[in-house]
Amino acid sequence: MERTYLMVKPDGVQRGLVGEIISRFEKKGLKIVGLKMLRIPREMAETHYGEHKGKPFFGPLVDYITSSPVVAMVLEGKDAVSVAREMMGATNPLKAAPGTIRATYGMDIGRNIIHGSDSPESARREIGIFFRPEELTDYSRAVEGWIYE
Ligand code: DAT
Ligand code: MG
Repeated sequence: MERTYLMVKPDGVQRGLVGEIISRFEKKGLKIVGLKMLRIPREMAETHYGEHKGKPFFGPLVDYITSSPVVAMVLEGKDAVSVAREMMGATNPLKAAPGTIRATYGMDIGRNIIHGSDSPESARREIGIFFRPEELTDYSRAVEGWIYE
């Protein structure tokens, strides 16, 4: 099973979408193995978004992501990274496929509600930034056999 890092960004928290968003992933069958709220320190935000350093939107992106609390989570499941990315939709909410989280709730690329790792390698890196190993829980769900054959 694969793990991915997701977070409801400050706009998602402020707009009261946390429950709605977590609920979508739960109903899909992804398993929550880590969950917390935090206000991201600036340095942590710069590390997390390190690949975008130097781009014109980097400053505003770090300002936004540190401006108010986020809800961080680790979800586990078969192909969890790509499944979650599909459910999120494209980076620009106006280009995201109908029904996806970003298409349903977002209007602007700089306020796109949710973050999700883009590869298993990024997932490992990002989980390591936001969670200590002991904050992730190993457990099995009674419903497992009704989600996977
Ligand atoms: P994603 O969040 O879909 O993985 P990304 O990693 O390319 O997208 O960029 C990280 C975030 O930076 C993205 O969620 C929103 C912001 N961003 C990306 N490209 C942008 C752009 N051209 N203008 C403004 N913000 C942008
Ligand atoms: Mg990305």
